[in-house]
Amino acid sequence: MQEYSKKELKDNIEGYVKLLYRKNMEEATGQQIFQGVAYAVKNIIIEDWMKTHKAYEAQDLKTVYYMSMEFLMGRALGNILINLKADKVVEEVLEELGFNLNIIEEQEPDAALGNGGLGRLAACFLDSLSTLLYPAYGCGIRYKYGMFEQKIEDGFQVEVPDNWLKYGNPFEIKRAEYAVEVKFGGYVRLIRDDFGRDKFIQENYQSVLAIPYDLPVTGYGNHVVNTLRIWDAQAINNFNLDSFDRGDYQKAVEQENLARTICEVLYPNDNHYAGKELRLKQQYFFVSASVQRAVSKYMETHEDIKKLPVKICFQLNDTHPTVTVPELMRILLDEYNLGWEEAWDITNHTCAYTNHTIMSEALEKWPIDLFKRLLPRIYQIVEEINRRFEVLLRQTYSLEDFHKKAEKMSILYNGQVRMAHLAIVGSFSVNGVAKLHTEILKAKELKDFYELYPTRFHNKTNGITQRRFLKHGNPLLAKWITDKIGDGWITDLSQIYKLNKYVKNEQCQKEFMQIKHENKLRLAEYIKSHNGIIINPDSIYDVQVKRLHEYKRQLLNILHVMHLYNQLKKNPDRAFYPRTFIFGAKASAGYVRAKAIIKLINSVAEVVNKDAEIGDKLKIVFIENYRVSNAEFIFSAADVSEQISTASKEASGTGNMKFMLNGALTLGTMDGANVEIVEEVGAENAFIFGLTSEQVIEYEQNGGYNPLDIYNTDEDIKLVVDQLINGKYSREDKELFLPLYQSLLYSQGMERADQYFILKDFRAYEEAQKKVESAYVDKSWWAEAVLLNTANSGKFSSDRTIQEYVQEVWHLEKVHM
Ligand code: DL6
Repeated sequence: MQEYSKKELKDNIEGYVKLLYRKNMEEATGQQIFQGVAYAVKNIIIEDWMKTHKAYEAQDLKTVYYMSMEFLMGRALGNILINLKADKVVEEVLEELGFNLNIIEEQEPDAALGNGGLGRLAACFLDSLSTLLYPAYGCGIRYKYGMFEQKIEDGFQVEVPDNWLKYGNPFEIKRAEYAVEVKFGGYVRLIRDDFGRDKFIQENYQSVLAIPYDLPVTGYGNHVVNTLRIWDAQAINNFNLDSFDRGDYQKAVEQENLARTICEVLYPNDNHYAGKELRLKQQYFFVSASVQRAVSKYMETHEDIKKLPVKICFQLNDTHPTVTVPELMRILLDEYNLGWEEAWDITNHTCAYTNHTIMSEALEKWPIDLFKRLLPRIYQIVEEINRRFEVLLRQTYSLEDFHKKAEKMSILYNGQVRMAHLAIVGSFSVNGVAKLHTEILKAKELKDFYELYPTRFHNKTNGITQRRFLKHGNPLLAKWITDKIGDGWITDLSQIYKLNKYVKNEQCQKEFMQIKHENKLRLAEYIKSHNGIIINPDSIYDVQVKRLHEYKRQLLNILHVMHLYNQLKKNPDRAFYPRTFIFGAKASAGYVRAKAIIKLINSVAEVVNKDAEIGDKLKIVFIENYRVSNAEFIFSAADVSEQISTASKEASGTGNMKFMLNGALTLGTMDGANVEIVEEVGAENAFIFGLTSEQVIEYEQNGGYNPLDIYNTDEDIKLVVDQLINGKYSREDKELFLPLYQSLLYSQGMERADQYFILKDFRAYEEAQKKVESAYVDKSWWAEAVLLNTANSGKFSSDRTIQEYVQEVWHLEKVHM
């Protein structure tokens, strides 16, 4: 391990604070100290960063380019210090200077360039790639405003812009030397070049300059520093007011506007496609810049463009970066003058696609008119890909079947460009993100493609990095685990199984539960200072933190809380173990029902929390602005992990894995990766309930079910549903939650009544909740189950996932440092 000189670190921190702000340490603000520390840390990693890239070049290693609209990185400082194994020394240096590292870490804004699971997965993957010594670039967008900051005002979500770059990002490096031009609009003209070849030229286009900013991604204790490259846009011509004619001036203004708007803000939609033109511009912008640069970089050290797939793989994180396929084709055809077959062969061996959802509203389909107007050359290429794909279908199927297949599978259909189809046709690999999800893709959503390309499909169950979500987020437990089994788990989580031998050991159970208690106290403090609510650390912390979406069923959770409250009011002396229900969730700004659910949670909290008769038996907390940095310590404090999505809807989930690792028991449906969690820990150590995915799919195929049958026959359910509109939780406003009431009982346009089976699963959920309560009372059973969960979470490291991608998709080699 590298030794860091305390004196040098101290001098550097003081030096940077002086250099940046003309201040001594005593005069500097917390933010300025953070910046000084961050620059001192960057100074430590810069040599390794350079060496890593030199080693990649010298060893001529294949690189994966992880193409993603989202990277939900969270804070960098704490994570980098852990990976450098410099956390202790920096903590001591700061202490000597009179500061506390934890408080300085708090000064760093989260890099929230993502919505939820998909973006956080990308961040975990980068962490694992570096730790496992694999060459990788993350390619994305340097949004000026990331995921909005959520404020709760009178129980309502209010979105505040996330100005994360306000004080500058000390870790980034602007790489103006690698700027590239990205073209939009205009038209395509066919010309004959000097060699008599046909060439397609885009004319009268608007363009922007894409400028890369590099962020370091450190590996754990191995000196590898990979790069997250995020692109910013700049106007290409700073127009000269003396020499414009009207047309040029107009164009120059438009180009300025294009450059200004393109990277302005992350679309805050999770699992939902909004179809905005600017979003397609964002997609093409970062894809074109990244692919152009990747190909140029390859050609700097190689001669044969045809061997590109030997050295590069573009992994498409969902359909958002699918234009990678036609953009690479464009470069190969128009800039390297390859023929179609050759170009297609290269592209098809270089691109790989991950599907992250089966939610139909998340499937990207761009109107052809818009696509063609914005990306005329790319559209031509897509048309040709589609034409050739239809030829393949014609050759594969009878004429009658061909028409059916073309309707279901073509890339261009009904005036739309179907991005998932383009991604599948253009890639050599297609994967889902959990076993169940992949099976559903193969059997249902992508059945026709699976039949056509059976060998392309495979599963890669998601994972999470234990370095951030245990070592950094739960230092007490991390230390305890290391004391018991050594520190091998930090880079090889499968070793955590060694804890299995302690699960029945009473002393170990006691120690583990004591750590949980400390973490519960830490969260209670946070809640006290942020929400002004005092919670009972001996209560069961029952936690549901994730994006707000109807399929994730926060509504089921809060309806059940309302039911518990009804019962307690009816029978105050009933035996009841104290519970704290903790929620955290951001809703998309335009998602009306999701926002109503947030308001409902807060309204129920307002009524229940101040009911003196209830006291601390039941408390409800909504954590404002749930994000990576507060998630880390929420997971560590949870007893119960709510993973209650409608079966078949959650592709994987990754929060479920973070809770498990930190010793919380899953209360969930057989959905996404919950299925594999149960496989690892045993159904008896989790609380599983509800419809299975087969049952849900069957209901859906038969038009759903009638929730009125339940409402009219089950008094308790009727009562909670009616409480949505009787003013009890809305200060007499009977309209406030009417949309939720209606969605539960009646079909809305094309949408079925209770489309997420909330009332259908209500009683099963209630039963599972009762089991949670009786299990918790049995302290030694609970402690054993908690330990078993942590001990059997080894599969869910993103290191394992990455190793699988490497072996089966990317075929990378480790760098020798
Ligand atoms: O694969 C990461 C993550 C899964 O864990 C979630 O289950 C899934 O909902 C999420 N999918 C998306 C889909 N994309 N969009 N937009 O975010 O991916």
